[in-house]
Amino acid sequence: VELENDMRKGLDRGEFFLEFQPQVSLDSGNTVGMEALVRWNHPTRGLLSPGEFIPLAEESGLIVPLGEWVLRTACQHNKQWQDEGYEPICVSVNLSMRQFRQYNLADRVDMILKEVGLEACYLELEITETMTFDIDTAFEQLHSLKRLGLYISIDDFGTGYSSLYYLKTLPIDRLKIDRSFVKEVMLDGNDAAIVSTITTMAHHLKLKVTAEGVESKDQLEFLKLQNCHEGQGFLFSKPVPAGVFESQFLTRL
Ligand code: G
Ligand code: G
Ligand code: MN
Ligand code: NA
Repeated sequence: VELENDMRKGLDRGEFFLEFQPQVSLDSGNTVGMEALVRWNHPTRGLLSPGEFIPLAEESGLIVPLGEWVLRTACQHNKQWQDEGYEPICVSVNLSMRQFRQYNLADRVDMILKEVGLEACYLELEITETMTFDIDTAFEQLHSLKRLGLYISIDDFGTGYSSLYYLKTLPIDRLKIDRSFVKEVMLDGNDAAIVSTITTMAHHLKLKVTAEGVESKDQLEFLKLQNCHEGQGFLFSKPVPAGVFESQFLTRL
């Protein structure tokens, strides 16, 4: 409850900020996207990672205003970089279950895009398999979002309990292979088989595929052989503050 009150105040006081992690094309090695990840600079507890406050924000409902702050701020950074003359790339923002269940989510997202002046094609929203459980609701919600012109990815793919039925039913653009499968892909034949199969399936379904948690050159080479489109992970960079992202990963037009 204390942390919950702190969170409310922290939002007003500007204690939250975003870091960005590059998403790299495995063909060209270019940064073609970035994932926005929230951090909290707590006045007494210091720097908190999302694992330490997102679950609480979910429980209390504060995730809705916090999530909107993340979305708006991520879009603002992206728009500002475009205005400064950098080559446009897409920003990915994580949605939580509560946000995904908001009946007016698509309207809220549309409002934020217009307010910020960012074209929808430069925004990707990440959901998890768990959120597709009620497939009819997910269908409606995702179609409303897709009508805006943005992209949808499935985060942590392979770790949720869900059927493949949603992959053929829902308007999804990308699978992000969970980093638990990538971690030992050079050591564990089962992991290699899973990564290879997900990638092949994504190609057949005409979905983009991103490998998460890429940490080594060997993993990168394996993923390239599988024709995986993009990678994200410490091999390329850990998540970094906006200023660092700008100077290290954006390129002038
Ligand atoms: O940044 P880090 O790697 O510690 O992120 C840990 C987890 O927190 C990840 O699973 C990520 O999806 C989640 N996360 C990070 N930022 C956000 C956010 O803005 N909203 C939601 N819902 N989850 C986030
Ligand atoms: O769940 P989600 O994928 O949205 O969150 C990304 C999380 O993964 C962040 O907490 C980020 O710090 C972490 N992460 C990103 N790249 C790597 C990596 O290469 N290895 C590990 N172990 N974690 C990573
Ligand atoms: Mn994510
Ligand atoms: Na993930």
